[in-house]
Amino acid sequence: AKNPVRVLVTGAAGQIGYALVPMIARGVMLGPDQPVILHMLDIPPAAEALNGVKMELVDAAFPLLKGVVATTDVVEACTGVSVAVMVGGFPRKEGMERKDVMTKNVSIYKSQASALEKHAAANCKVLVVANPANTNALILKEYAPSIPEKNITCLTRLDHNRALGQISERLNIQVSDVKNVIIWGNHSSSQYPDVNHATVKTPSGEKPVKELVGDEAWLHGEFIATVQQRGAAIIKARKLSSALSAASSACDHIRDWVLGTPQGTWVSMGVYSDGSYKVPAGLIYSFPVTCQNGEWKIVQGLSIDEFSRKKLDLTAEELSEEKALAYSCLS
Ligand code: NAX
Repeated sequence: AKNPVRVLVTGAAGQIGYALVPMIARGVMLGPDQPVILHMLDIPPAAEALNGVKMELVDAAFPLLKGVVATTDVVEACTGVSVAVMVGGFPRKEGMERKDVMTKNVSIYKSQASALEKHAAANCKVLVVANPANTNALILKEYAPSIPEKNITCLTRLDHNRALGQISERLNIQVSDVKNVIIWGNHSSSQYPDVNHATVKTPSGEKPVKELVGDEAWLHGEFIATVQQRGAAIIKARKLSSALSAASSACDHIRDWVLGTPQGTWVSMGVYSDGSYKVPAGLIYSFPVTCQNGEWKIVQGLSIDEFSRKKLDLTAEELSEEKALAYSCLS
């Protein structure tokens, strides 16, 4: 039998946490034969609720779940973890300035970075979910210099999956027959969902999404806007932000990273830019990646047309501004 893997979920008493921890305990993230020990962190006001989640995990009697640590102590939470899913953060409240939210999150990610650096397992893989996800991940990277930068990522898989979902609805086909959409850039409404290289499995082989949709105006207009604004549409409908889809996508992100992407398929991950596709180096930016042996690699050589170029640059600009704002909040 495999040794259990310790998985940290911060903000575990929140909405996404509540959807995510049972998925992890069922093997959705690391596979059906991989035992896990869950480490759940939240802040003192949520300690009682966190304990309630722990009670439910015990009650669910998950065979793969070998232990649960529920704590408000960041060192205890980070100790020995091989996967860290950072869902906890300070939400933007009505009337708050962007800078004030950034200041709060910068200080959270700074201290959690140090705890991970000192106490997590060597080669711990980190996924930042909490917004602003790309920039929180960048702060975490800055303050955990001994964690390899390739181990620090942010979640854009939800946006990727939303794009797959929209194409499948439009063409009235199975979502599992659509692949290789790309989310470029920031997990924000400036992201660029790109279907120029996406394909659909049909009885007569793989066909380009562009050809099957056959409506460039829709692909350049409504499709992009729907994916960009999907988070807001969920809030409007549910009066709460996306939770089950975010949790499921976080599992997809880690699963593919650890266990690999299928041959011929790529996924979107927010990763530390090396300057590929003329995206400024030093941003956490969402790229198409393939994964093998626990490592991601940016897919190279895709053609970028003029329409796409502008969109890639626009979202990069927003991330550069966020980065500058984050640095101005460091003190
Ligand atoms: P909730 O407010 O339900 O939960 C957040 C939890 O984090 C709370 O229990 C809170 O007490 C805790 N927390 C706050 N500060 C903490 C700290 N310093 N250490 C540990 N825990 C802390 O929010 P939820 O709906 O679960 O969303 C969580 C985050 O995910 C938000 O930042 C949200 O914006 C972000 N999202 C990111 C998505 C993505 O695709 N990257 C999509 C979904 C989601 O909107």
